This record gives sequence, C-alpha cells and structure tokens, in this order.
Amino acid sequence: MKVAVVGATGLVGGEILKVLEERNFPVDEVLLVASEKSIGTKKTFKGKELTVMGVKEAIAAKPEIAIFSAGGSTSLAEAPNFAAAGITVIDNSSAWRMDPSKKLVVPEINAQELTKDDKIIANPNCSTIQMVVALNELHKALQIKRIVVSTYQSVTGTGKKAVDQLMNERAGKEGEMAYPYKIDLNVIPHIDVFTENGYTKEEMKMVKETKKIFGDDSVKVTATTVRIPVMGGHSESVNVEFEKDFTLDEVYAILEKTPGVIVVDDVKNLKYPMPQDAHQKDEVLVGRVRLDETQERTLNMWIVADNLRKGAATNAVQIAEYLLEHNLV
Ligand code: 11C
Repeated sequence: MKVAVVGATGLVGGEILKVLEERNFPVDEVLLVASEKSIGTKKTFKGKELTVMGVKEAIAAKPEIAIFSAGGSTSLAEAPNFAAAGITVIDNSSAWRMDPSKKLVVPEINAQELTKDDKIIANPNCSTIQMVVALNELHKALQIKRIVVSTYQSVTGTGKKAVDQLMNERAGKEGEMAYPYKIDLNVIPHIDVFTENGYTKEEMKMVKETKKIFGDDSVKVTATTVRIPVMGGHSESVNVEFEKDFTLDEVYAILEKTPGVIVVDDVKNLKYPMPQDAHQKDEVLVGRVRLDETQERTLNMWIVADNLRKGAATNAVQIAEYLLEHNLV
C-alpha cells in the first residue's frame, strides 16, 4: 500500500503523517507531495527521511490513496488528475464537499455509503465534524429539529501563518498578519469569507455539510463562527432542539455509547472539556450537558475536539482505513 500526502509540509499534512504513524496504518511507502517551492524538502516518517516531490512524480508513482490537504484550488486542479490515474483521493478542502456526485464522509456516521467508484471523497470541515460526531446518535434516537451553534476556533484552523501571528503578537514582535486584526487578547467573529446572506462561508459549511452528512435536509442549523487566540482545538456551544421527548439520563446514556465521543461532564469536580485536554486526541469531548430551561425538548452542550486531528487528519485517515478494510481501493 502506497499513500501520497499532498500538502505534506502544512499543519494538517504534518498531522496526517503523525496519525498514519500512530495508528500503524499498513503503509509500505509514503509519498510526500507539495508545491514547487517545497520540492526537495526533507521530512521524517517512521524514522526514515523522505524527500518532498511534486504532483506529477506522485501520480507516476501510482499510490492507491492520496490524502489532500493543500487548499481548495490545488484540490480542484489536481484531484481529478489523481482520480483519472485510478488513485482514490481523500480531500480535506471545501472544493468537493457540496458536489452532489461526491460523498462527504465521517466514518462513524456514513462510511457505509462508500463504494469502489468513489475516487474523490470529501472530508468535512473541522467545526462540522466535531458537532456531527457528538450529535449523531442523539439524532438517530431523538431526531434533531434545529441546532444553534457558536464556535470558538483555534488559530491552527487557519494554518501556520496564523499560529505565527499569535506567537509574534504575544512576543511583541512584528510579523505577517493572517487575520485583518490582532488575534492575541482579541476575538474575531469572522472565519473564511463573507457570503451574500451576511453569514461567513465557515458558518454556511456548518449548515450545509451537517444536512449532507446526516442525509437529512430537515435538520435546521444556524451558526456563528468565531476565531479566538487558542491552540489545541475548536470549542462549540451547541443548543439543540429535538422532535422527541427525553430525560437527561437518556441523553447521557446515548452520549456514552456514541462512537468517537468521550463525555467529560462533572461540574461538581470542575470537569468539562477544554482545548488543552482535546489537543492531540482523536476523540470528540462533550460536556456541560443541560436542559434548556426556556424551551421543551432542547439541550445545551459544549463540544471540543482537536481540529487538526478528528477535524482533519484523523477523519481522513479513518476514511482510508475504512477503504482498506472493505477492499474499496
Ligand atoms: C478554520 N475550519 O478553523 C477552518 C479550517 O473548509 O476545510 C478548515 C477550512 C475548511 O479556519
């Protein structure tokens, strides 16, 4: 099994290599792929030094799977070339997610939709993934009517330039700006570009991707996505209204058996999920679960996950694992 990691020098690319290694993904050869300016750069995988190559060389090497994390325009331009060569692409960008001919996959929820013919598979946005993983079993049992979500997103979601901006500001140093404003000691209610309706693209990703992953257009989602000066993970305050009645005990019982979820909810002992706890974990942490006292059949909850892990690299590697286990590549 040969796997190409396209965008290997980026933050998510680095995380994909770590996750492949940690999960002992059965790979004989990893091809590190990046843009012109990084060709020739060295990186280590399983103690071996590997040299970054360009896309043409990677396609010629015929890996079975290519995990892309190189941005939307590279995915649009290059994923079809890999697919045409018979290579299955798992793409982390937003390029293919809403294409009706492409599957948008969170393995715990809908990997069973995958077939051998899926040559470009979309990995959802990080803030969507952690929310749907936490809510999936509750949705199956109680049918979600409406979700109101506000996010508190780590600078790592933007990439290295944003991490550098935060660290430079903290150290009182000048440097390149990833955001239109200072991020340290600030909060920016703006992630990705603004769209016609006044929402940002990040907010609309949460609305549209949730419906597609659940395969249920009746689920209403409204989102406010916010960047905060944090690393380690994204946090979300989620208010969710269901069709069916429930008790809090039933909700905890469902969450405890939800694949990919760890319940961290013991406020008497000050236990609740935080990005510092989610960092480098593959699971989604859920806590602060309580009834919304202003409305029937409604819950408030707090959902935290490492956006570079389950929000990106881990989810992509889990898709690759599923393909392998089911002989789909
Ligand atoms: C962020 N969610 O935190 C973004 C990063 O559509 O895959 C991922 C963007 C995407 O800024």
